[in-house]
Amino acid sequence: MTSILILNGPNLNLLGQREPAQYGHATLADVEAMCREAGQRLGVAVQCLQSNHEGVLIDAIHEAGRGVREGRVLGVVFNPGAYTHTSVALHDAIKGAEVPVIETHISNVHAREAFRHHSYISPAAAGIVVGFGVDGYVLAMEGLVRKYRQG
Ligand code: CA2
Repeated sequence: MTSILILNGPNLNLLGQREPAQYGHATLADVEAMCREAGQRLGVAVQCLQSNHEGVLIDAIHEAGRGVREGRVLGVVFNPGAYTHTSVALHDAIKGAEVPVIETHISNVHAREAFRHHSYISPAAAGIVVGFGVDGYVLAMEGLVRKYRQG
């Protein structure tokens, strides 16, 4: 069974604890449980990782790229948090690893501050899901399966 990596970046470990108006009440554990449940329905295994460290996220993308080449991994649902707006290194990692990444944001970043309107990740992403709350993670998983699963 191929797997999808649910990758969350900085501060997303705080989900459900603060700023509910922006990000809702679900915790990261709730989101990961929702993704595992969706994985069962979609017939894919689900791996979850959250890190506040750019290098850890880069390593996870490289490892997912190896998984894609070996047929073990379908792709990555990635919420890069604030690194979305700053990280050339994550852009390069996604390009270099040649892994399908669905960039996912809980909030509609385009309806927020101007500094959130630019993404270094989008030009390297296979698709983008924005503004559907935490349901966006499941929508991104469905998108990956529809676009990349063979057979
Ligand atoms: O809307 C999204 O998913 C974001 O990726 C969330 C990032 C933000 O920097 C992006 O512009 C948009 C922030 C993640 C921090 O999440 C928190 C959750 C609860 C309390 C504090 C931060």
